Amino acid sequence: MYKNKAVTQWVEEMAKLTKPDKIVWLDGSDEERIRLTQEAVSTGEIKYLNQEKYPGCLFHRTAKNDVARVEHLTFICSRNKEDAGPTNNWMAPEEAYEKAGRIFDGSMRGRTMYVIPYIMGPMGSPFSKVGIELTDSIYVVLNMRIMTTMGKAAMEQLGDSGSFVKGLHSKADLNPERRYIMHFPEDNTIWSVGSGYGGNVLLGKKCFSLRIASNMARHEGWLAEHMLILGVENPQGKVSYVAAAFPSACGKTNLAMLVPPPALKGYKTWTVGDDIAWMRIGEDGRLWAMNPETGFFGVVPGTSSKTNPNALIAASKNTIYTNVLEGPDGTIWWEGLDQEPPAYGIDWKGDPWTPDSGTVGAHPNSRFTAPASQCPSISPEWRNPEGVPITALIFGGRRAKVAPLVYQSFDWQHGVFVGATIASETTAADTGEVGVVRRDPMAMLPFCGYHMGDYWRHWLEMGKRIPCPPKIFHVNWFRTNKQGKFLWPGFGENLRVLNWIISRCEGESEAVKTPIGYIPTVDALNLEGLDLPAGTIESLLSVDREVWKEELNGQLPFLEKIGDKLPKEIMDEHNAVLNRLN
Ligand code: OXD
Ligand code: MN
Repeated sequence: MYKNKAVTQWVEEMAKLTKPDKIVWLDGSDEERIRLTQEAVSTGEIKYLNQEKYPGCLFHRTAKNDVARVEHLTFICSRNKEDAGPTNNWMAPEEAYEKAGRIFDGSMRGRTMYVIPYIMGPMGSPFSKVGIELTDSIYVVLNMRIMTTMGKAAMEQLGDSGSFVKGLHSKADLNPERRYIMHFPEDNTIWSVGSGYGGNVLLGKKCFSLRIASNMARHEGWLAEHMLILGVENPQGKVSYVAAAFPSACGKTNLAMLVPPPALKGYKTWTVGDDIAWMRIGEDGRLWAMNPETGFFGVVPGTSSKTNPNALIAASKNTIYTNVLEGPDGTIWWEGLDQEPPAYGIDWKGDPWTPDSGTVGAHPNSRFTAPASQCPSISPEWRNPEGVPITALIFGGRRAKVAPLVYQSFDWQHGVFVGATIASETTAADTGEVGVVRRDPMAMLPFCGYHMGDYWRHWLEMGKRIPCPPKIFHVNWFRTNKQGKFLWPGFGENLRVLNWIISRCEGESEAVKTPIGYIPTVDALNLEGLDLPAGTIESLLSVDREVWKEELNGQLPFLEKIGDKLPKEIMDEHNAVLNRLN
């Protein structure tokens, strides 16, 4: 159907391996969406939700053992083991092609292979990139329609170029013993087999836009980051953009869709992206960020009109819900929703459920796939082919005691150290122990497609090349008091912190210098209309020297793990903080 030779040849080769009954080249039309939806509904792969209550919405349940990303089955298959580094699983490319190839062999027999050409980034932008995903899953096709610009437009953008990311996906038999997510950075190739869960199979997202793109970015001189992008408009109408990286489950989607509190009159916020930022140096010397995706693949539980009303509206129509509780009459429910649970339903495992079952109805990692265009706060600039200029980069994590509400790094190099050492404490929603510190540099631990030491080196080099670099900050919404209660109200009130950050970048607000960075003076944060108990803001902004010395100590095993490629500058910054604390 399409005339690109490189594409046709590769599709033929992959079809020879997977042996589908049929190959369908997708054009991205509405007629195609309706036809495929009906087909998936007829086989039970997908259900229509109640179309009056949830127009255009669909429901899908994955296999019980296939509900999340699988870091232990995710591999970077670079030619040299050294290039994958100590934080990634590595497999030699020949071995990986051979191992996965055996599972792919004949895996599409009796099935259709769908060819999905897609663009990451706005059509026509010089910064966008094209990928092609081959899959035997209609669920994947329908999700990719929401998350990317797909079909004819992508083939037009590709023209006769052979420069596209090759993604092969097959559900195969959904056996976790025969499941692999393989990345071949030198071949711009992704092979994903044995899973049907979004993060493993929507190959444009984590696999391409982070793991493969971080490799491209390193060679081409830009940054592919696990960051939300948000615009803050002040009452005078000036919009400043920030990009922020937090480990998974620290509220990136909530911050990306923040609703200003009533006390901050005249402020507006604009969502550009909630998960991924591709950032380049613009002609004006600033760093410009673009969201390569067109949809949100967000965690459902905990989403309510209080925590994220914009997400609820974005996901109120034309959305795919995965692994939530199925209620009566085509309704759905999840833990944390405003409404009471239905009297009975079918849980994410497919078992009968009532509120007394003593188990959750929706899987903690159940998801909505919603078109970004439906988000009430979507920025008018979100499809700007140039992206948006970034004023501040923000790192963060979930820390009960260590990090203050906000601090500013002294300069780019110190900021890279701050990003490289971010960490988050596990919550009850994670498996295992609560409060365990997990180091997650730049929130990229599971997503950096090459050696972490080289990645930090790349960040340091970028700082030298950006004539007007953004300032770098750290935030922590999760500090607790002695009783374990959160000190900061979070959600919309986080705008107060963003405002301090932005005015610091404009040289307009007050800060005190501490050993770890600049911290707002108590008066510099606008707390009008916030009834914080006496002493709270002081606690939120305090830096406990002993706790920080322990924190620096805790960083050492992770920094040592990076080995010979650990940039000296990172250790210098570590030692500098220690000296200032002493
Ligand atoms: C995600 C994640 O799904 O970071 O976005 O895990
Ligand atoms: Mn993410």
